[in-house]
Amino acid sequence: MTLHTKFRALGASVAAALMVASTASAMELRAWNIHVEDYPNSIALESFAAEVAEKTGGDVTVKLFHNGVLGNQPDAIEQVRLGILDMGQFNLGPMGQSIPETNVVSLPFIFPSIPKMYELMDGDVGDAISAGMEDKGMRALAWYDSGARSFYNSVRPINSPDDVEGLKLRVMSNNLFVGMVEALDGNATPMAFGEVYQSIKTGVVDGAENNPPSYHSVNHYEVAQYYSLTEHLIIPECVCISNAAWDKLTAEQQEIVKTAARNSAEEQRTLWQAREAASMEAVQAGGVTVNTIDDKGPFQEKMAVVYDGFLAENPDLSDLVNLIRNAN
Ligand code: BDP
Repeated sequence: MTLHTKFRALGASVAAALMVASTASAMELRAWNIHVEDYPNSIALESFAAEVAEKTGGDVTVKLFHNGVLGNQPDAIEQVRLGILDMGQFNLGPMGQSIPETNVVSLPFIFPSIPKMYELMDGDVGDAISAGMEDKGMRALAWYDSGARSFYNSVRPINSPDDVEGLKLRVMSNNLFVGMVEALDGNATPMAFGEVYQSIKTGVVDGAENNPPSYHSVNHYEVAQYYSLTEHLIIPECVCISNAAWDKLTAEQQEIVKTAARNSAEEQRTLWQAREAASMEAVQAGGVTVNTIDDKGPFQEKMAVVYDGFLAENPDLSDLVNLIRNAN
């Protein structure tokens, strides 16, 4: 064998070894998303996936499943916790049943404003919640905006807590939200997001509560035409990854994935602001009567029982609750 062919042979075997190594380390992360493809969150997730693929040279790819095709949110959360699914773009509301720390942001009226929510979630509060998630099998890579949720129904506008009395309202799956509606003398029905449109249409419930983009994107506004801006819940969302998937990434890949998620959150927050305004216009053009509520005090007072019950059951979370409340 000449020196030349020897080197060629060596080169070929090194190349083969590299190929094996790169195939072995190539990883596809399957990611759950409930939203339609043109929703701000979905668009931002696409950017996330593109950045991860590019920066890892294709060694890590993210396969996105939009429209909730992989199942409802409470189930998907459990699957990510167990490592059956790799990733999810979750609202923290339905996480409360398995990850207690996430419940602090599901307390009604806890954040004084969206900018304050960003600041706290990007700091100590977000870190504490993510630590709680890690104990339960997943971690948050970045926080998305989900605006403020307000009530909508097919019966009457809500101006004061009395107007909620007797209304059947769908809530996300979490006992805190049942307590919230009951504190207003309404009837709460926890239900999967995908069932809400039909349930309002057929009168199983009178309405639900959500932010303007979701009220619009899945057409709830068509069947519940009173939208009352109670803005009672500001619940952030996460781009989450299972601990099992995270641990399979190299340190360098983890850094890439985290940075890409944070970059996507910046994009999502910008897209969100624009989409909120557009959705408000669209639902009104679609016949919705919107009413604002200048004094939310009477609603807030009714929530004392929700806070008392929560703190009695979760005394260890009172510091986290106070951290947010004192930031007011
Ligand atoms: C939307 C959230 C989504 C929830 C949905 C709901 O983005 O994660 O599943 O509300 O009400 O705003 O279930």
